[in-house]
Amino acid sequence: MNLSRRELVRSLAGALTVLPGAGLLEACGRRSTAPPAGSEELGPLEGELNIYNWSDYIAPSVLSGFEREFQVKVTYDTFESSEEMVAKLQAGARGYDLVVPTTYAVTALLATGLLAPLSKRYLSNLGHLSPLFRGLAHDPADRFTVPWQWGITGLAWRTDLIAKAPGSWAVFLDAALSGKMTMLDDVRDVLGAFLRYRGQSINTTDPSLIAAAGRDAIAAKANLKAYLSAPVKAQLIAGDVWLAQLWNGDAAQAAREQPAIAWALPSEGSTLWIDSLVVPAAAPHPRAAHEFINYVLRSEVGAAISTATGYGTPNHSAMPLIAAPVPYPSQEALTRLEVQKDLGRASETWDRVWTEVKSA
Ligand code: N2P
Repeated sequence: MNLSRRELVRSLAGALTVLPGAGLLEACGRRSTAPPAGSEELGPLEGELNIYNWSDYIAPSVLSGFEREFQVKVTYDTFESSEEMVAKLQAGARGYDLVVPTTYAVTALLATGLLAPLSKRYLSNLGHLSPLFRGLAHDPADRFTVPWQWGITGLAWRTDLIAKAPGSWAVFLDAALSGKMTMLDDVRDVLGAFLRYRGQSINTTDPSLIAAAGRDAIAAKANLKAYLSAPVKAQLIAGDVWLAQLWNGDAAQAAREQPAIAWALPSEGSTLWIDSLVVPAAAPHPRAAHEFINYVLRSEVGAAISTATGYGTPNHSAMPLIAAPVPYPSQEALTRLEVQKDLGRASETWDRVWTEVKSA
């Protein structure tokens, strides 16, 4: 069952009327039609666990808490983009037990046989997940993924340094803030922003539309200080960057240190992304990986993660434990959001255009 954009919008919109934790399972009623999940035995718990995640995307206490309780030594490694992570795994990196790909990267890893199906016998806390985040297009039968966090790509800016709130991706084409702006170092986010600016889908495979977004990106590049992803937070806080294309949770993290940082979804719309925990087929410590997944599915652990990251949790039992949980997007916002899909053969066109942008 592929979840179309309209279905995602409808199911996420449905959640708006339901209080988290209060019968959401029954209220949404969307159940997987998949055959019973895999339930292989995995052998005894190993003493080590190697995690590969986006940077600034966990609460450190979650790692130390897991290490203490399970007597497992965790090694934690980070990446800054899907392309960096997928390239590393496809080049044969074999040491990781858990990785956190976004939707289209799950598809890419599955297509190259790099993921192991999950063994649900170790995942007793799966019922804590909101069904909104189950049965999604990148894993329709929920065999390979457990959702980690979700968020939106938008604009973060310094309200004390910029008089007028930016409301459009067009801000990057305007020289007024030249040298004070950054965009994410991310092919899908940068070209996706200019596709939305042109009223097109972030998932287009049409070479002429991809090329047009590339031309916009090259024009905008003249106004950019840099392409910078999560590490841009320090520059926003310092005031060296005034406006950045940024994910909502990273902007919220920065705003804790510099309250003049605001974040908004541009009028043309953007990307709603959902990142997942997956276990590589070559994982050396698969049992520890499953114990960790089940650990983060606890209500209080899920709450600690979202409290630290500023991102939305897919764990509906965690929602009441978060002081300021990220609300599900409004119905109006959902009409302007898309989920990134794998682009198939068109990835080559996107990559070629991105290389032209980066070297322009
Ligand atoms: C990084 C979190 C962003 C993940 N801090 C984007 N999929």
